[in-house]
Amino acid sequence: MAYKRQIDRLPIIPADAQEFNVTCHYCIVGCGYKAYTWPMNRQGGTAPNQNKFGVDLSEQQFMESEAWYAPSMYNVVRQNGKDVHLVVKPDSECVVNSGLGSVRGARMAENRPSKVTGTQQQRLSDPLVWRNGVWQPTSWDDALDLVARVTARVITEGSEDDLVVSVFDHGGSAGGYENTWATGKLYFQSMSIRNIRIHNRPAYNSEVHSSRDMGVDELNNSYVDYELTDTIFVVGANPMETQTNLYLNHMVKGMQNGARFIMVDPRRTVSVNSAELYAGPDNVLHLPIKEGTDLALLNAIMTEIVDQGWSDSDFIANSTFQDGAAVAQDEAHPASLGSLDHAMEEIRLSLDEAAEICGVPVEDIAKAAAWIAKPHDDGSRRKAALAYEKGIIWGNDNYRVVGAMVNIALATGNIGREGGGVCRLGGHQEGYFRPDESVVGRPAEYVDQFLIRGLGGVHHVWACDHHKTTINASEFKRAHKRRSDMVKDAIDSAAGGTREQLVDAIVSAINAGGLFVVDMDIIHSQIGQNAHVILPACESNEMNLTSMNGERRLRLSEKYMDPYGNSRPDCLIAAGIAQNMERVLRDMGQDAYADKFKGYDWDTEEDAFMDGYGAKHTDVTYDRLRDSGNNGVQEPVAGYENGQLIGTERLYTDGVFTRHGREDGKALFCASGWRGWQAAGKAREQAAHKYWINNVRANIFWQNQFLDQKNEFIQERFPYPFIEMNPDDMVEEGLNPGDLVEIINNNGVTQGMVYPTATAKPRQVAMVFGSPAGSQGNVINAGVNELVLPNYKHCWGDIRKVSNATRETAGISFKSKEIAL
Ligand SMILES: Nc1nc2c(c(=O)[nH]1)N[C@H]1C(S)=C(S)[C@@H](COP(=O)(O)OP(=O)(O)OC[C@H]3O[C@@H](n4cnc5c(=O)[nH]c(N)nc54)[C@H](O)[C@@H]3O)O[C@H]1N2
Ligand SMILES: Nc1nc2c(c(=O)[nH]1)N[C@H]1C(S)=C(S)[C@@H](COP(=O)(O)OP(=O)(O)OC[C@H]3O[C@@H](n4cnc5c(=O)[nH]c(N)nc54)[C@H](O)[C@@H]3O)O[C@H]1N2
Ligand code: SF4
Ligand SMILES: [Mo]
Repeated sequence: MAYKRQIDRLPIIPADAQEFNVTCHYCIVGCGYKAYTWPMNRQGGTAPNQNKFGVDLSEQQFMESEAWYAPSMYNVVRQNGKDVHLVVKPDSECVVNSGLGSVRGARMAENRPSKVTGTQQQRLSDPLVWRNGVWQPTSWDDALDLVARVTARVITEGSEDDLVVSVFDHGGSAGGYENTWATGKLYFQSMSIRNIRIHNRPAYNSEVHSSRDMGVDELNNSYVDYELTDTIFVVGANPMETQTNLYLNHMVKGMQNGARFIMVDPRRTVSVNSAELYAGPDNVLHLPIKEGTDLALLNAIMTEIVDQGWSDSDFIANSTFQDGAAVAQDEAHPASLGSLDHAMEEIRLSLDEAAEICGVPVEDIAKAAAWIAKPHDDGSRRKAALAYEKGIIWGNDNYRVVGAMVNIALATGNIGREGGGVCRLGGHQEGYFRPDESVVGRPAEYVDQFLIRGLGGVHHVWACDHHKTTINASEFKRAHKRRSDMVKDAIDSAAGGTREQLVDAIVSAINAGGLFVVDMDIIHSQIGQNAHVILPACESNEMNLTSMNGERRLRLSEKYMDPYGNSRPDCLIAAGIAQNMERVLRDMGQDAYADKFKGYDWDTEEDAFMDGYGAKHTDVTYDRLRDSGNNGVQEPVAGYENGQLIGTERLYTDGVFTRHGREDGKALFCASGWRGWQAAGKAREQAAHKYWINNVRANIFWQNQFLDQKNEFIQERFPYPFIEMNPDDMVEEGLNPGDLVEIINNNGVTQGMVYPTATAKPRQVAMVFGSPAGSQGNVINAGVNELVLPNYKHCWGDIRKVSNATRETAGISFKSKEIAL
């Protein structure tokens, strides 16, 4: 009997089951899956002609057989109004994952809403409106009318600056080309919204401004490059847990082909543990630097490479700018950009100086430089693939440290070549296609502070939950609740009145400092508690969705089931808002403004796709993407020939760099001098508190646990956010495994469960971010790097015991997350 499943067997997929292409809608890697559906009253048999695999299932299968699936890959869902069996299993033909799943993706089926098996009954089914003191279900027309009337009143009586927007910019679920286009068209074409922020940061900006300013797009290689390289250099990422099948299916193959592995992370992660097992400890170098000192390390590595003569002089001469400074440092550019010599004047740092700043031995820094750039004995150049993610993107001095990574790749000619690349490892998949957003400006508005200061009157929130995931979250939540409660009170007092009276009451409350909140989500989230209107969205595969992965691989993930209840694709919700805005503005006599909301007559997500991405990339259609299956096509798409979309395996193979828009096609180096903590208040906080509160992701959870919070397998493993802690520190604080603690500093307080971790450095704890049971963001200060890039990773606090292990935590395993062979 499968644990907690009330089943002792799963149905066999019949030979004639319907088959759909699915791209996992969670992380950047975008693994290929196949979905199979068939009617409830049937199942396949063991004979080869009776099952989808075409094999004799009455015989013992071989170990690597794909002719099986797990209980987590099965469910019963609605399709065209009928219940059907559903299996979603990894696709062994997909080059991204070659049949591998992950603890997240391989649970896609069990995390589908089902009235039959009872899964995910938390999903929103109907629009909800705050009415008579509770959220009442209502029709789309009623809900959208209220949204449009309040929004139109506020932006016509004030200005478009009074509409504040929080919105995804990614691919995968809650994103994709369909939905980013629709929301972008609404806020940047029909309106010109400046007070807009992205789901994961408090402004509308790039996570990697410097890479782009230097001419280098941040996703420039192919996953196969990790298999072809000599050295994998990862800074501030934990790919085994966060880009799992990029690691397992490509980096591991690279190591098995002889590549060395360097990891820069203050914490010893399971990625380091795993790399040691695959490559052998002698071929793995972990640099456990002091938090926030990456820039010093990277600059010393760069200095060593240049001084040893290991740089690629041909590449530098042909592909990089030669004449001193090209772009001066100013408010929009936190470092000057130009030639290698120009940049080296700022970068130069000795191994000794860096060892002192970073707290790692000189020899190890020299070794890293040699592993990256020292030519082979036969004089041939060493290939290195450079990768980074949130340890530096959400770290200290974002602009310069990302620039320092790109500097090393440029100096060693490792861009546009086999086995090279300098790339973000990524978060979600990508799926950005929007009209010109330059109205936002650079630096962009710090939107959270704008709201905290009492500005703005209407807040549209699309697929994000700042209560769990923003910085300075304690203060944000207090301000957001206070302001939205004012509007709730006004709605309650207008009970029984006409629609006009209701809108008047809401607008008066807004004018008195209140905030009207509209939340587009699939569940009733924590920020949704402040909402006045909640609009239910559907997920990927309840609609068709296109996205690209971390090697720019574009796929269509097909719809195989009905949206839950009355929920809709985000793109059609945006269209509904636009259509209602047009109607309401016309009623108000604002015809010219109303005309700007024309052009949303879409019936399906495909219409939204063709209006945006498809209109610009005329070779790409749903049919052609469907034909190109789970291997899709790598962007940019170069044409359509012989019935196939033609893709681009690597960027910049011609050595011409264009991302900065410069006509000379030359890449720029970044004068990324080291200058200590960049964001306000960090140095002071570090001095004032005992523990560094590192914050991290974990293999088992997807993001803020929106689906995991109702998945008992996950919640039984970690009912509270784990806080990895050194056993000696636990003794000092009088703590046992599973005890509940608070983390306290001047920004706020959060709480979690102690997880003893022998490899954790003393005075450094690592808390899982985004948990519904304890928001790590509560204790992060408001300080951001230049260009309003949040420094989530660096925060310090003190730790206080709250209680002994509870009944729930006492039963869980606290064994080491590492494995030994
Ligand atoms: N399992 C799982 N996978 C995911 C996600 C998920 O929620 N769960 N989320 C996806 C998303 S949206 C994102 S953005 C990515 C993030 O992917 P990653 O960036 O790989 O994930 P994190 O765990 O946030 O941070 C990586 C590491 O940064 C380290 N770090 C902290 N401070 C510093 C520092 O000063 N210097 C350096 N060098 N390292 C530091 C931490 O110890 C941590 O191990 O993951 C994606 N993949
Ligand atoms: N302390 C700390 N904080 C961090 C980070 C960190 O490393 N440390 N990392 C940051 C990063 S990189 C990220 S990406 C953010 C994540 O921050 P958020 O974007 O706030 O977190 P998610 O869990 O991705 O939230 C997704 C929300 O969208 C809803 N949703 C899911 N699918 C759909 C859909 O199809 N349509 C709609 N409308 N809604 C949907 C979910 O129910 C959920 O409420 O957190 C950031 N915050
Ligand atoms: S590695 Fe990422 S894309 Fe692949 S199955 Fe896991 S969560 Fe999905
Ligand atoms: Mo992210």
